[in-house]
Amino acid sequence: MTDPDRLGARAAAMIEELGAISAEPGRLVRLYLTPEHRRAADLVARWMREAGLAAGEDALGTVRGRWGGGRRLLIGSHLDSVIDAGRYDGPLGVVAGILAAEQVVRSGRQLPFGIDVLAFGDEEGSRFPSTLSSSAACAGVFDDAMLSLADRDGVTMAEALRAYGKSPAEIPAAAYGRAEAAAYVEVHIEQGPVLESENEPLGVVTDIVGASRLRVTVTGEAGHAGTVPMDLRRDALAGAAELVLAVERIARTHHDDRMVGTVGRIQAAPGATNVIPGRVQLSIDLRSATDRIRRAALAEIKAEAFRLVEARGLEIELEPLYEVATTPCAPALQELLVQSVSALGHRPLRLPSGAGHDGQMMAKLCPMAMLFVRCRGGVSHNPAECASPADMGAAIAALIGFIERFDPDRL
Ligand code: HGY
Ligand code: MN
Ligand code: MN
Repeated sequence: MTDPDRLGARAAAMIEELGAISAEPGRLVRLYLTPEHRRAADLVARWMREAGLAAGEDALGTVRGRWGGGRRLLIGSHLDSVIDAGRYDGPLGVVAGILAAEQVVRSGRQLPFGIDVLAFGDEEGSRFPSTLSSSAACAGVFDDAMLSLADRDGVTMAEALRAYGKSPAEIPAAAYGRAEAAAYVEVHIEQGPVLESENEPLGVVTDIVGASRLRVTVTGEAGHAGTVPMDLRRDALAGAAELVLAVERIARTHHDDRMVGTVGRIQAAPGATNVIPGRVQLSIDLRSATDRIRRAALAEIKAEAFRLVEARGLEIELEPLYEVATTPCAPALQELLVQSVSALGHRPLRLPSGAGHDGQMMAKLCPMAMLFVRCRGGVSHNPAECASPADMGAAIAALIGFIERFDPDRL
């Protein structure tokens, strides 16, 4: 018998334990292929074994908990975090998968499919300028160019994988076969305000927004802050600042397509109070519901960037790091989630995801679905991020209901 309150209490305790694994004492930072990733992966593997799953790891460090044979229902999310993160973004989906699978294993039911619970290591892209790399490997679409991407210390992903005990040569073996993977489902906090505003704990995701990420380098000329007249400067940071405002302005003009544009990181060199910045590196993250509109807005941003650097006598390099298309969730799987949520007595709201998720990569392998869980104030990527044990219990109960309704032959 499914007991949502008991499942929610267990999930809360597991998320607290996982949330304490951080590279820094005062805030949550858990990056891909670090000692903290190793500790989190070992803890998750232990939970998987205690739940009756066979736990192992693939060549990208994804922890895989396996039960049963035949075609696979894949249930997953990620263990890595942003900087100064909340505890629920990622871990909720891993913990929900383990607890739901445990209930199936303990029930002794024979199902016409097996279950793999997946704990991905690189969803956020907080260490390397990649993102969704570990789910890409599971989906068989890993881009080997990611291996040469370096972190802020100059360590490449390939070097970090070897230090973590993995061999890049085995990455192709991490891919599921298309015949093997029947479907992928992910439980995740909404990271937005809709469910709270509708006073509902759960939501069925319709699609995951498309996104472009770029690294931009603006180059000017370092100089003495006291002696170079304003009209003779080639100030890279002033130029970058104009670009930041252009990103904001252009994103706002496409508000009706749910467009959002963010410069989340900016670094000015040499970084001294009395030196005119000669070089600036910044990130651009652009998302919108419609790929065509996002790409057109990106072209606008690039045109504006070239115009402003020309006017200021600067140089610019715009390096595309990542692009993913807006990804629809499989209607048949959405329907199973709707039935499961309704069976618990909740209104089965449907909503799009403005956040990116591993499901966008897994959708390249098999039908994909996501179940959102209400989070307080819609706050995420922030230590105040929080989902209640009751809502988490409802989500796990809905996931169990999904598993009980799932039939790989009727997709
Ligand atoms: O950036 C995102 O949308 C996700 O949290 N990685
Ligand atoms: Mn996430
Ligand atoms: Mn996130």
